[in-house]
Amino acid sequence: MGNILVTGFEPFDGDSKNSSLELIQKLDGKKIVGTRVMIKQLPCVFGAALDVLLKAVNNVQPRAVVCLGQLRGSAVINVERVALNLIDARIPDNEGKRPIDVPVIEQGPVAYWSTLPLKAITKELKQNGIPVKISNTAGTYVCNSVFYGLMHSLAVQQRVLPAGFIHVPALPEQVVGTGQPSMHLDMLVEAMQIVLRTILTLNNS
Ligand code: PCA
Repeated sequence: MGNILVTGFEPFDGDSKNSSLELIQKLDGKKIVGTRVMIKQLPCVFGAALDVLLKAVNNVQPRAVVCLGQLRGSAVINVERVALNLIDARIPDNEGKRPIDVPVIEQGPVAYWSTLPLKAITKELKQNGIPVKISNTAGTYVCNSVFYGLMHSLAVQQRVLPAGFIHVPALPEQVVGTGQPSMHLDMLVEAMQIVLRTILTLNNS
């Protein structure tokens, strides 16, 4: 049985939870289209996050890689289209580092496209009543740096597999009293099962 690697981030910016981490814990070990979901928690630390991810890709030898992160303030699932070779941290990471205006990879290309089937994913989610959009920036913080580093690593190894990044809203309990939007964990789990099924079904044919 093949594997699909799904990652989420530890809490950051003083939060006690990260919706992406809560979400992957619900997906761990599930079988989708004859493929086992393997999960990995990433530290919210520049450099270390990418190291942990690339080691996991090496160990798991997945058919596809989907990295998840939390996007506070968003009401919808954001399927990221593009990874930029830029770090411009708005806040320090979990080790207190705050790089400004530096590349993720020196001499790397400006950007990489996601190789996930973006349009098929958004269509399937919409058909199931789940709010979603394609996002044209994954930001300039740790999530984008991991996304860029993953795509760069696959490109230089000439490994062709579906890989990309999806930002998910915060959970209702994280936004109490803030007026910010959120999405229930049940809906996030349903959404990700649809996303993974879509990726694996297209990848099978
Ligand atoms: N979101 C942050 C980093 C970790 C996470 O879950 C981001 O969007 O960069």
